[in-house]
Amino acid sequence: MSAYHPLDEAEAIELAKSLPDLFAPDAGLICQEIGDGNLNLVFRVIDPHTNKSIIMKQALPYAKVVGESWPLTLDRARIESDALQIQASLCADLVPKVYSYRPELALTIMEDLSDHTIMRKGLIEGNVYPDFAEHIADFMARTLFFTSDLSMNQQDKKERVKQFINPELCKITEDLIFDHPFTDADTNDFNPAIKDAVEHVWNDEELHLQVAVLRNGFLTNAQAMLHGDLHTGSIFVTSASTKVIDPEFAFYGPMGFDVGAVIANLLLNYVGQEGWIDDSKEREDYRLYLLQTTQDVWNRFEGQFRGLWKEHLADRMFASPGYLDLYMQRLFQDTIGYAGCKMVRRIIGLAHVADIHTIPDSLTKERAERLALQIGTQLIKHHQKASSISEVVDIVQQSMKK
Ligand code: SR1
Ligand code: MG
Repeated sequence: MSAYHPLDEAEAIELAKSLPDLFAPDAGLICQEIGDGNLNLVFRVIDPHTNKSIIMKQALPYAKVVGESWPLTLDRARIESDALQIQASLCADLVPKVYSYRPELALTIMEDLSDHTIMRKGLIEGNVYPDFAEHIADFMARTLFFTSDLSMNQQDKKERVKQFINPELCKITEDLIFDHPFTDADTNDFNPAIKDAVEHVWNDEELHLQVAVLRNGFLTNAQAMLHGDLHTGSIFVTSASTKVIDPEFAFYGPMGFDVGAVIANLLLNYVGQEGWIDDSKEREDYRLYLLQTTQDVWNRFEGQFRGLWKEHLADRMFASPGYLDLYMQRLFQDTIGYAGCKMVRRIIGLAHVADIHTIPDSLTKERAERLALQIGTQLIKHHQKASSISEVVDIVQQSMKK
């Protein structure tokens, strides 16, 4: 089983049995392929007698969402495994445990988090996660700060940049987030009912100028090792636990790209709630919870990041009075801009989010899509002027009135 080939369920069981210290050699294991993401195979292997289970994630040599016509490097499995290892060294409780990595099969074998819920699904169901903001702020502050020039030996950091060169996955982001949604590209996939709003995005030169600024930041600012795809489908939650999965898009990029991803996905769920909660008072309360969480994510992230700076900053010049405030201001502005791009791409681009895309009523869905474009484009246009998270709340609330 050594040369690369996509596994089937029987082979996944054989491989699971061969792993040391996980299953008894005679265990009657059951396996199911449960992957519902855009790129990979995901096998869940369980021993029904002990209920012990594992996840085996295998990269395919193409993007599953499109098919074999879109080849994609298997090196992303190495990137993911390396990123998981670094993240575990910085915040072990916030990532899945990795049991084994098999480079020849582009396969990572890890902790099964089936006792958690994918956060996107949990938010669509209207659940509340009281510790989420604290946990995700902790994850982002630690993984971003401790992989950056702020704390690392700056020669070692350059080696890390090399380790996380991830051109094919970055190209997906460069195209699907920072280019195609803003032009009439073949990969786009949007609701024909909102064509007028989409054409507005395609023709808005003020918007394109700001997207160019953000795209340049993504291409050139090797600030920290990012997760690179930190949406609510990459986060498992319970009311007391948060686990970040799937860092195959990891690379050295601008910190605000990760923070913006979390904020964008909270706001996309906010926008979609008309499709999920019928009772208007209940919906209003849930939306307030989402806006409060959005603010908490930024505020806690900022608080933790500033704390790490004060305790662990390793660069003398960066300690110059005023530089921390300037750094945080730029990081916040990036966050707002990237959040906006991530909202727009989920409405016009190739990959959608269930929070909006699966809303059963077509008029409600259309309203949500228009609202997401309204908020997303405002965030992009405002980002270089942004100074407080309350401005995001204002943009959302103003957009609701239109
Ligand atoms: C072809 S991959 C489409 C999207 O799925 C991933 O989760 C990333 O967000 C990517 O842009
Ligand atoms: Mg993913």
